[in-house]
Amino acid sequence: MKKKLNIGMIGYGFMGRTHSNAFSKAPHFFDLPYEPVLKTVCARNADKAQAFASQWGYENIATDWREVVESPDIDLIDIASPNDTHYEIAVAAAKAGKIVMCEKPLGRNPGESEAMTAAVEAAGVPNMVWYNYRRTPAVTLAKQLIDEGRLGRIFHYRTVFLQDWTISADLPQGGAGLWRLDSSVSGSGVTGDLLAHNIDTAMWLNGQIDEVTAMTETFIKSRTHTLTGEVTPVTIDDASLFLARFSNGSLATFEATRYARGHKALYTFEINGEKASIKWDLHDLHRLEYFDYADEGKLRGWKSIHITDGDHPYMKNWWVPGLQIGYEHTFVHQAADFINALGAGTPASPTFREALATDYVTDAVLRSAKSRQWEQPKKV
Ligand code: SOE
Repeated sequence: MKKKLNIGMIGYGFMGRTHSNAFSKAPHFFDLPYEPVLKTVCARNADKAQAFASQWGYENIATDWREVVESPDIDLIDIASPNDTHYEIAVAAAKAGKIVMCEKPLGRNPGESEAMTAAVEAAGVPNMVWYNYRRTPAVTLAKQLIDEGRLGRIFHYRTVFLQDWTISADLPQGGAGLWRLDSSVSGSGVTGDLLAHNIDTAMWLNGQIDEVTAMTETFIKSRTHTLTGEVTPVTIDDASLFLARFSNGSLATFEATRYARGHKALYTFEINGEKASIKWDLHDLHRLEYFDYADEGKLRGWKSIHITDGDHPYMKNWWVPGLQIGYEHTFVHQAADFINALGAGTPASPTFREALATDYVTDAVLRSAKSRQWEQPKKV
C-alpha cells in the first residue's frame, strides 16, 4: 500500500477541473511513490462545492479555505482559485506546514509573489506553480534538443499567445468567469494571464531575460461590472507586446492579446540557432517543427516530428506510437513529476522562486509600458 497524499483543492472553476483531473489520472499512467487522494474541495458556495465533489470524487467539501489549510487530514493545498486569493492562502498553507501548489501567476504583483516565495521557503515545504505548457511532450523535447546543444548559439526567440474572446464591448467585467478582466482580482490583463506562460517557457528553454521594452493597450475603456451593474473603467491590459534581450545575447519578441480575431489560444514559439531552428504551436501541440542545417544539402528542410513515440518525453506512459495526447495531459505530467519529486525529496520545477522570476519579468513589462523606457526585471 502506498502512502496517501491527501489533497485540499481550493477552487472549482476551469483550473480546479484541470488539476483534479491531473491528480485522478496521474496514478493510472505513472508509477508514483504516493497515492493522491481527492480529499476536500473548497468553494464559497456549498451547493457548488457539493456538485463538484460528486462529479470528481472528492470525499469532503468546505466553504472556508482556512478550515482546509488547518485540517490535519490534508497534506497538500492546491490553489486553483482566482489570482486575488493566491497570496493569503499560500502564506497560510505554508505556515501550517502544508505542501503548496498554486495556479499561475503566483501573485497579483511582485510584493505578493515575494511574500509567497518567502513563506514556502521559510517553512521548508515543497512547492510548485502550474505552468503546464512546459510539460507538453513537444516542448519538453525542445528543451532536450537545446540542452544537447543541437541548436548551437541561439539568436532569436519569437513567441505569441493570441485569443479573441474579449472583443465585444458588451462583455461585462468581473465576477465568476470574467474576473480575468478585473485587475483588482487578476493583477493585470494578458501580461499576467497569457505572457506569463510565454515567459515561463522562454526562460526555461533559453535562460534569463535581462531587459525589456514594452507597449500595452486597453482597447475597450469601460465595461459593466458584473457584481455592481455599474459601468466602470477597464484597468487591465487587453494587448501586451515587448522586445527582450536574454542573458545569452539572443533577441526576442513577445506578443499577447485577446483581440486577435480568429485565434482562440494560438500559443507559438520559434527559436533560431546557429545550427538548427525549432517551432511549436499549441493548436498542433503534438508536433515539433525542426530544421537542422547539418542535414545533407539536397534533403535539407523543415521536419514535422510527430511526438508520439516511446522515446519522446512522457509518451511511453500513454498509448502506442502514433496515437497523440493533448492539453489535459500537460497537467497530468506536472502532477506526476511533482509527486515523483516529493518521493525523491527534490524540488520540482517551476518552484515558487522560479515563478517569482517570471513575475519580475511581467512587472518589468508593465513598468516599461508606462515609462516608455527599457526596464530590467528584478533578479531572484
Ligand atoms: C485565459 O483564457 C486562459 O484560460 C489562461 O488563464 C490560461 O492560463 C491559458 O492556458 C489559456 O487561457
